[in-house]
Amino acid sequence: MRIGIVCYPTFGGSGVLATELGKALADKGHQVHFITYQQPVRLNEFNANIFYHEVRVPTYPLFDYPPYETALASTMVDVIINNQLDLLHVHYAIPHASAAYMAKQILLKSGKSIPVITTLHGTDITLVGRDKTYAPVVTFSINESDAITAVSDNLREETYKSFKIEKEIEVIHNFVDVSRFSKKGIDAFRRVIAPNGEKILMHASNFRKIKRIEDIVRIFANVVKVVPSKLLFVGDGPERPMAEGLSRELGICDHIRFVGKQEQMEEILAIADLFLLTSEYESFGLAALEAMAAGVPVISSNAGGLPEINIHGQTGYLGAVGDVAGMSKHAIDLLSNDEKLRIFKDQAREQANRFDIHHIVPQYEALYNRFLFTQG
Ligand code: GMT
Repeated sequence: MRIGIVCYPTFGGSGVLATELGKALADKGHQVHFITYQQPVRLNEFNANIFYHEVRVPTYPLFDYPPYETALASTMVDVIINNQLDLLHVHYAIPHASAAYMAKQILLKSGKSIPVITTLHGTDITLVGRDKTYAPVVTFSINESDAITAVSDNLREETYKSFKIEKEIEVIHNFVDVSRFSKKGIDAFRRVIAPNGEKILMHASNFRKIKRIEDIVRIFANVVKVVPSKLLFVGDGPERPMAEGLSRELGICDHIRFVGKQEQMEEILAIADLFLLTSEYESFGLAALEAMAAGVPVISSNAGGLPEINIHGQTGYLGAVGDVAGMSKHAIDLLSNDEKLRIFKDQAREQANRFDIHHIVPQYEALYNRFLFTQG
């Protein structure tokens, strides 16, 4: 199959998932064409089946806001025609689904019908998409997609609640390549972070408000009082200065390291003992799944789709959003009991296996096949 994938090229979960999907499809012999404004961060290896088409957005003095969506739709048309694509799979509705609709209409004029599959990822529905500035276009373009998928049961329900969707939304959960995350931690790296054998807690995200970074700092402040430990913050974003300020104020900054945006998450997760994800909302929580694949238990909020992956009392613990005391208690309990921690690590890895790439990618292929078949 010749598949076009449209996504955000950044460290965000939707871009990571779309890139990993494209790489997996290419490994299975499909020809995959990424259409984005920048090389996706996880597209870091050569594969003869992968093509990358950059969307250029020429500027002009008249444009206070260069029309990215128009440039994207035109690039889609060009790539579809010149590479005889069989279908277009867009990740994150805004503005990818509406640009795909435009490209589809343009191609229909010349007799080419291209199936469009839209995968909803989270904030395109629960935050940005709901905004009335975008909602009519989001609703229309989702409904015009040939197939709609959501990354969790929760996101499917949220989408039906927020928009008038006339079609079936299929759930295809996010996935992880468990084998890639099954690494042994590098001792030298562990010693740099935790020179006296302290436990290592970790959080990775885009540091937006929705992640409730303050809760993470406060949980760690409670943990470090009882358990010798270190906290590793991976990623970057608007809440980082607040987190740095708060950790200084609480007198724990010597125990916290901010390592910025990182591509080799498997190396970093391999030295962690506990992953924290306290978000106000997560449609799925791909970062938590990657942690589990590395055998790292997760203490998370019970928001959105997180209970679909993190099993309370088994792979970690769930707490109500903002329940810093409860999450701290669970973290201390787990980190103070090495045998229990070992069992939770095994159970986390076992749970991640349910979302392994080998189970989930065939679900996308089956979906693609269905649409190719109906298009004749
Ligand atoms: O987490 C983010 O803020 C980034 C965002 C994105 O769109 O890149 O992540 C969303 O999609 C991920 C992949 O499907 C999910 O794992 C995240 O839970 C989801 N984020 C939210 O719902 C806030």
